[in-house]
Amino acid sequence: MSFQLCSSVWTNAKLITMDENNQPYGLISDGAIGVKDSKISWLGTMTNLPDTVIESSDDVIDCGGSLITPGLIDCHTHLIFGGNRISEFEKRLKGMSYEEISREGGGIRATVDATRAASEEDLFESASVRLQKLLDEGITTIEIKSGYGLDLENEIKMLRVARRLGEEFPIRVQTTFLGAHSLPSEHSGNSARYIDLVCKEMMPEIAKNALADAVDIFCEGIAFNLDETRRVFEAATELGLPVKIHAEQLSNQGGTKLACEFGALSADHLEYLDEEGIKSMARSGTVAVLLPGAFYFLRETKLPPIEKLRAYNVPIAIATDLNPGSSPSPSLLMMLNMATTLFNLTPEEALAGITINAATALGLQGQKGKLAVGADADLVIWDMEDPAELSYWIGNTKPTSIIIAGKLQVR
Ligand code: DI6
Ligand code: FE
Repeated sequence: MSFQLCSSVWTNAKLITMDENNQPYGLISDGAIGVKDSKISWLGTMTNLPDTVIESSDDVIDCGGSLITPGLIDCHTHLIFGGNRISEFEKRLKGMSYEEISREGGGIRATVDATRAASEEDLFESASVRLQKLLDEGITTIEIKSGYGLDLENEIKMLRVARRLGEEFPIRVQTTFLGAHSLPSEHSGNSARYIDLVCKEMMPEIAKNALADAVDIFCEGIAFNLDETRRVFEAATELGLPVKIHAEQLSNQGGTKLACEFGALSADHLEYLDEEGIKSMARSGTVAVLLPGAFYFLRETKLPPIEKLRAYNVPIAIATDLNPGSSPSPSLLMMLNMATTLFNLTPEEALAGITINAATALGLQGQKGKLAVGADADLVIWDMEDPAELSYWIGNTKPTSIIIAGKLQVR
């Protein structure tokens, strides 16, 4: 038998590589892509595809001109939670603000109560339903945060569920410890003591058990201040964990600039980000993760500074922020539509936001988010002619096939 370069090859496809090749979307219009041992092993035009590759591969699939994109990446989610916040939603519809509800002890704290009351099995089951919806849409990599446990036992419970989702689903799961999401009621009035607990007890134990791939904090008037953020980032850095931040969502606190001092992977939300913050992101290579679902659902009117982010070449990613309070949407393609209509991103920028730039936001650049030889063979096939169609439909868009680590997912 001749040397086998690819075990499977997809032919006659429009490859949306998202890799730099001087074409929009890194397009290879009449292309073929081959995989072997869970990696992309060949990619190029049909004319350059050697006969030997076709002859020696086990499987040749004719795509008939369909689009192939990299597997989609949701780089910011709170997928695991107990209960829901429907009654709070109704209060907001009557005019109460997200901050007012939070200051009254509702909001995140209500979800903390419901999450603490739920068993690990319950959390796994409810999160599985949401994860399946994302998988059906072509998401092959997801970030999942803790942050509704807010004590050691319950933060560990959430992170164990996240790790188990990664084992039982074909999706790659990156976990994030968000112990500093909100001050739990038992520490009311003493946030210094709670931050002590986060840094000295929770984080080391979580790191020891390899339950988190990164550390996040909510830096905001209703959450934690700059000094507290610095302490959390110092502790994470000491444990060798990369950091990221929920920042400038409701006001400009300067969290982004601080996060950049620690080489943050991403700063997320950013509606109130100022130019100084943008400059520090450009210097540190921190990705701006924009969350149009939260912007829409909280009826925010201040747009993130898109023009300036572009001007300073800050990479932009888009994510669902899937959570029960501010973005109850298990659809990343809905976010793609919102990123274009609400934030004025081009369809190409929006797609980069859920592929190549989302990979960078998770520290997975090179491995995920693009079609290139050596990258993971996560491919999604769409019955479409134009990649802009991915941001055109408002919801319920489904791919024809999903391939993860080279394996066709049977649905
Ligand atoms: N910002 C958000 O959008 C989520 N967390 C955060 O810090 C919302 C969390 C929630 O309301 O439950
Ligand atoms: Fe969030």
